[in-house]
Amino acid sequence: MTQDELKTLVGQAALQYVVPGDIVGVGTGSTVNKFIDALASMKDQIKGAVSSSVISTERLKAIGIPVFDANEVGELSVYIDGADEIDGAGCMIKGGGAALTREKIVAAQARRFVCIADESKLVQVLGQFPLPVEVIPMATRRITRQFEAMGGTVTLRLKDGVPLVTDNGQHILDVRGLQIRDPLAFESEVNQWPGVVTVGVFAHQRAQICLLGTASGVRVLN
Ligand code: ABF
Repeated sequence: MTQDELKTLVGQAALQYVVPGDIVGVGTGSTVNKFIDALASMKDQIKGAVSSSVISTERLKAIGIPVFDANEVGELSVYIDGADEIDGAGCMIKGGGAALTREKIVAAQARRFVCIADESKLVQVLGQFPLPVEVIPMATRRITRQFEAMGGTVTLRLKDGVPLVTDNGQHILDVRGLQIRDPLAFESEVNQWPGVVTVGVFAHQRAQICLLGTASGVRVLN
């Protein structure tokens, strides 16, 4: 199976975690796009969605699913999203698509995080994928030095030759060369550096379930 087919497989498998009558939390990325496509078949059974990005909102609306502001709704039964890396405990690196802050907000609003990913995303130790960190632009240099002191190499993410601006009007640093052996402690530490909006380690908001697309079908990690 191709990587695209594996994404389709887990996107469809995630439908079983959508609770009829509820509002579903929807993430961002190419795997989530497969989930959104599959969700079209259930659109009359759900009230709508809360989305983690402008791009997912547009895709949901295009298939006729109402999208609510996170502040308009209470706790969500489930949040379904992809990852850049996931370990055996459900801790993840996310933010390759630059939507990490809203992803973490919607994940925190949900009782259950279901991660959908192809098997290439499963790792022993987080950190091979460059860690995205959303930052307030005036803090970029100081935060860069703090990551360098940890052994990381930092680049400012660009788009079309200029700094990428997130949906929240901020910048993204990508940090290479870290081995994140204690994701919970790492996330707690970086979160309290002034100017960090969101660090792309999801340990406090880890996935309770991961649907992993493999050549032999969907493997469920929980
Ligand atoms: C989002 O999309 C991100 O947090 C992660 O960066 C990315 C995964 O994308 P894909 O499914 O395209 O690999 O979930």
